[in-house]
Amino acid sequence: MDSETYTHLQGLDDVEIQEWLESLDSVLQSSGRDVAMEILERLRAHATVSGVDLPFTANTPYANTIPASLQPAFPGDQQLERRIKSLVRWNALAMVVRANKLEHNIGGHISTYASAATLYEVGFNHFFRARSENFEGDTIYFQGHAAPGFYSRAFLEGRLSHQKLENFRRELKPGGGLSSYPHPWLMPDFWEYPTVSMGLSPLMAIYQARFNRYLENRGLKPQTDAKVWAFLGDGETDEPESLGAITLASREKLDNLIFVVNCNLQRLDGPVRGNGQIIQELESAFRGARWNVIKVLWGSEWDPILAQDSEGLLVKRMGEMVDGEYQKLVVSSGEYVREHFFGSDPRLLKLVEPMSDDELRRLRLGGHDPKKVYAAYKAAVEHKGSPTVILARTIKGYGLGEAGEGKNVTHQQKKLNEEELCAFRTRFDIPLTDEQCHEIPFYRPDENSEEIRYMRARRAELGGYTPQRKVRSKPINIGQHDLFDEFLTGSEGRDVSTTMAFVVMLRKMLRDPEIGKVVVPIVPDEARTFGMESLFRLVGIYSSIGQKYEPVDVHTLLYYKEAKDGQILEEGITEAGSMGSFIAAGSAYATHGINTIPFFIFYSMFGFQRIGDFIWAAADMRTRGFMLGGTSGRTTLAGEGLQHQDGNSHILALTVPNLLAYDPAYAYEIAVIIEDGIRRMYKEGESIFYYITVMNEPYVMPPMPEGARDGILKGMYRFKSTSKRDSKLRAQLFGSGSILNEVVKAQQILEENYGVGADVWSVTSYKCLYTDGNECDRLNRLHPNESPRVPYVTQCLAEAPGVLVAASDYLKVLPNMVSKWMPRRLAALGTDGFGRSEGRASLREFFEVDARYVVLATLHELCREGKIDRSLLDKAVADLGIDTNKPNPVTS
Ligand SMILES: Cc1ncc(C[n+]2csc(CCOP(=O)(O)OP(=O)(O)O)c2C)c(N)n1
Ligand SMILES: [Mg+2]
Repeated sequence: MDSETYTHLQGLDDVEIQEWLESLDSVLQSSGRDVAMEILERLRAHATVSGVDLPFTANTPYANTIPASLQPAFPGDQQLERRIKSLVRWNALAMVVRANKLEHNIGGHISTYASAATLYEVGFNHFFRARSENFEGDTIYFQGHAAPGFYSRAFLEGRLSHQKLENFRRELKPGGGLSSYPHPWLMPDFWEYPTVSMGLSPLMAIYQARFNRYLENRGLKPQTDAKVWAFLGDGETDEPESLGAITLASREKLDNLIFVVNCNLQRLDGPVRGNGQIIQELESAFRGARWNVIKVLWGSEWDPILAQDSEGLLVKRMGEMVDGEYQKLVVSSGEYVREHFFGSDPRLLKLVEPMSDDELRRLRLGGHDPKKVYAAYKAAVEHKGSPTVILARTIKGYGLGEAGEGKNVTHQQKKLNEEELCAFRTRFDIPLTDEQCHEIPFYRPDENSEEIRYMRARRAELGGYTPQRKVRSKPINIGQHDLFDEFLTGSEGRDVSTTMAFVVMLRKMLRDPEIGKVVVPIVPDEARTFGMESLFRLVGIYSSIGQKYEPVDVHTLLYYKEAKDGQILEEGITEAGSMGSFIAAGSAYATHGINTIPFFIFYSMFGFQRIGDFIWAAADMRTRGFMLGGTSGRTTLAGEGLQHQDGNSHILALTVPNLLAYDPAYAYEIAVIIEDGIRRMYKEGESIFYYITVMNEPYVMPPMPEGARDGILKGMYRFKSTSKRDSKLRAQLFGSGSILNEVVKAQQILEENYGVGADVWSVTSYKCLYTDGNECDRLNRLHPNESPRVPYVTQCLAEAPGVLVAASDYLKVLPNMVSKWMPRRLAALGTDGFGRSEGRASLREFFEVDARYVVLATLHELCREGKIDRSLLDKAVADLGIDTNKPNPVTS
């Protein structure tokens, strides 16, 4: 900009601007908003062709999106609703303060709910529809740290007892308590969605809203106008998952989805964007992603001031302040606000001249004004064609005053002194005397009070209470038919991988008249990797708009078929998003009363390692279904190297309590596991889910040995007995996954070359063995007078002679952790270390898990026991071609 232009701009005649603004006003009045919009669009186009390079902005001014003139009337009794809200506030605060008095440092949060109370209360009184027999209800992801507020409301509604509140965060007390945050695992009749690990719920909500549409488009549920509401913190949006899927929501036109971001401008340590504006940052991100953005920044008290601001100076000033300054205003006096906010321009000062300092201080923010919040929610639920995000400005710790309002320490505030308690009581008109107040009682007005009756009436109008969790589905009746029989007889000499076998099973399930419709295959752009492309054509890929193009491979048998009623959820490259779908599908038995059975097939290394926290949330949520870790096994996946080769996931799977983890070797094992899994989850209604690894190494699938079924499910069974039972040298060999084949080879070498009679066991699940062993130990410890329980692994090996050697494609710790229940010491081989880009044989040599190393380990154990001479070991090393000076795979 040259100096002449600059001078001109500086001296820009206010009258000139005024004229433009007035013309726009007159267009608005005479022709309405659409015409005004069209004129502005044309003006922008005209400016561009005239060489005016308008800078890109996805932002609108720092003002309410819904102007006062377009605000609908508030339908409720505002005074009464305020009284109710105040009671909710009081009991929420009392719950945390009492808990911390009873047990020092038990924790809890006051300031999050304090800032969000209006956002929730408007929802509870006017929008959130409960699930009922006739209507699926709205889905609500409540912000985890605001949990005391929902408990408090449920108490007022008569749904939670005094005692439960007293035991907030003390769940193990007699009669039970309340969990710190929303956990369906801990409160299965109350919470539906776990939200407290930040960033998970926004993503889960998006995929839930999308799954609701999937159910509709596939004819599994009727079309409704039910909404998915997700409440999140502004700090929470720092998490990459929070915004990571927002383009999916707009692409899918999810107008059944509403995000409400509680923008109190603070996170835990301090301001979210002290030097910037989180609201404007979020607005541009969401607008850029084509969401409908509604900003609720200023309360009604600002309306008359804004009405007088004909020059737009006030809105301009609002947009200038950084969040750190705004936070300072919250904790400052009215005099300070006048000086530092309005004082930047004498014309602004003039605007507020008639107002007292006290009135200036009490200018409310939009998120604390029910009228503004109502207007935003109404616009959101009525909006069509895209998801909506409401950015509501609030104050963290609202109403706490000196005890923390707007202060940087407020997130952690859980103790109030007597004076602060009384101030809060007075501020919210709670009918308690000073003395009563010091006792911090829970306060519930009489059942017949106006407040309780109003609350109940509002909820009755909206279909009942929420949150509330109920299992609505009926058990699936499977098990009588022969769905999986063909897999029990083996592949008759053909080489197939367990992945291929699983895909054939999936295809059979998809065609099954009983469960076919409810099977939900989910893949993160990896179907071809697993040879699943035949399913594209068979059941189609779900697309809410069908297929608008002719696929490039339309002339082939297995073309890329997208369809509105497609069954496969092809999520693209997002394991997190796929998990979001898995959770939505795996919990539909409760949320929708529909027994969808998800099969989520992914690259095993990018499962637990990458999205472990989502898996944890799925477990909390009692999600049912099957996760399949494909191309698993550190040495079975050849070539892919360090980042891809998975020897970890079965270790990580140990951490999830209600997850059953299996590393099967053969097709019949998978068939037995899946069939029993469907029975346990969908017939018996157990809150468990499954992790099954499948491999891409082709080999002959043997028929199922007689009597193996029980052992497959319990974690181990004898796969192949030795033909040399009478040999003096005996061994028991354990193998899992495709490494079982190496163990079978080792059995043969041992028998033929060294005269060792070895039995081979397939260990399908070390996790099952571990869980069972621990449970036996525990019961024996607690009940020493009862006859001792014997762990399953001990029972298996009771009559099994010889040394013990295990090999798997996972860390050595896996077999080692059950060795204490084995009758003798165990030699464990495994794949600790980083993978390599190599072929299978080299990888197995490198990690020392091939047949030769199993042989060597067996002979070494026999030597330790003095059963064979050391010289035989040297001979074996030479015979087997083992390099004894090779580097250690763990450290190389
Ligand atoms: C993944 C994850 N990381 C960290 C935390 C710990 N934590 C709890 S609340 C909080 C700050 C929340 O700020 P914000 O999202 O703005 O919520 P507010 O309380 O301000 O509404 C943090 C960091 C968490 N719960 N989850
Ligand atoms: Mg915040």
